[in-house]
Amino acid sequence: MSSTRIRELIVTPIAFGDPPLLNSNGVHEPLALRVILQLVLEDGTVGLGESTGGAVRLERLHAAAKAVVGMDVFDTTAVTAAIDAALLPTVPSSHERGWTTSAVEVACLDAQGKLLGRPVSDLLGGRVRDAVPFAAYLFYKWAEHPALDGRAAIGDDWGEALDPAGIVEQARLMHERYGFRSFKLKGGVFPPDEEIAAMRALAEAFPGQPLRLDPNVAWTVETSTYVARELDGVLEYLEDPTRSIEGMAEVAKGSPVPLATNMCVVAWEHLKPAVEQNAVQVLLTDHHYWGGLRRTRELAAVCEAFGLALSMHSNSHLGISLAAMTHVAAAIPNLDHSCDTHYPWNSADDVIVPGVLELRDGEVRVPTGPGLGVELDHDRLERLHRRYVDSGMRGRDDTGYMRRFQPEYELKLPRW
Ligand code: GKR
Ligand code: MG
Repeated sequence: MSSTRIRELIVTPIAFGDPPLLNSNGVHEPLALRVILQLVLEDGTVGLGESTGGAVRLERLHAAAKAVVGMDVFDTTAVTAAIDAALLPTVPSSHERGWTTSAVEVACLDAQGKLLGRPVSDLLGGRVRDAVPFAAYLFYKWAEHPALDGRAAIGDDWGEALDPAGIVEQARLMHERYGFRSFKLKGGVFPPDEEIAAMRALAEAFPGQPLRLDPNVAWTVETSTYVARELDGVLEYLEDPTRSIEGMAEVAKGSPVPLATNMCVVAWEHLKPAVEQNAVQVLLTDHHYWGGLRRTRELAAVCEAFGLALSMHSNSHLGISLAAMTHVAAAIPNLDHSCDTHYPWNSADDVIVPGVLELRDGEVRVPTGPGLGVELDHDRLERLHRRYVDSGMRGRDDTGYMRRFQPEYELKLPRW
């Protein structure tokens, strides 16, 4: 039994390349931050996890690393409780603590799977699908990160997308390279009529394929209702047009299109008011903050009980997260929509050994090897950790970065 005890949790912050993607907060910086976890058991088995980066979350993961030493890797309820107790005095928000407990739970499940010789999807009740569908995540974007402070410009092979034609071209590339059959546009960047035009152009270019628009709360209730009506028959759902459960409930009253969220329902205590007010019809799960893979599976059951449809949220991430997302999505019977993923934007810098995870025909086949089924590339990890150290970057600041090029830019939500 002692061999299943946790000897150490190694926490490694990394930085990887990210293109200049635009959103309602500004523009993505050339580097995105992430943290890689290696949970080492007494017998040498290692479980992997991946979490969002930044100094604050990193410090909490270090606190978690102290709390879990000596615990049994199969006792994930106790592991989560120990981390929760360690963080509670300084982190009152359950949503915020969820970011830490989730990353460690994934590493525990990876280690459990390796000990048992079974894929994580089996530990979640078994897979109901062999491949998980993902949507192309389209962004308005600049052609390159402009030269700055002596640094040369950084280009990419996606090109510029600042109007409907550019977005359709990006969607074509996404389809050509990965076979995506559904498309999500990150909006909240240009006046709503321009984004409506982009969605109509996508509908024309990809007839019958599911489309979504997500302006990350850039609009008022009135503007949201207007856009929803204009895009009736075009969108499968409209994601987070406006802020708060109350705001979304107002929009829902006049919207012919279902509303989705990964912003106003992000913790268990948000579910009751959201359901009571019929604020959202689609929930985007995210195991990175809902408490891990088992809790996400439980969340799916709650959604089933209340008639909420399910999709999946994503942020800039690498392959350990993609593997975890794929396993849990494979084990959720009531997954109604393809999942989001930023992976095509960041996969060139992945920390896992290539070959297992592949986006093909718009799907990722569920890994069948033990645990998450992916292996860490230690040289890559070291390189990306060096990049983190050398960059001096300790948090994400889309607005500050935008201001370097457009000093008059102001963060304003709602903007329209
Ligand atoms: O990376 O710009 C971005 C996205 O806007 C991200 O921050 C969001 O978390 O993708 C996300 C979303 O669906 O809201
Ligand atoms: Mg969203």
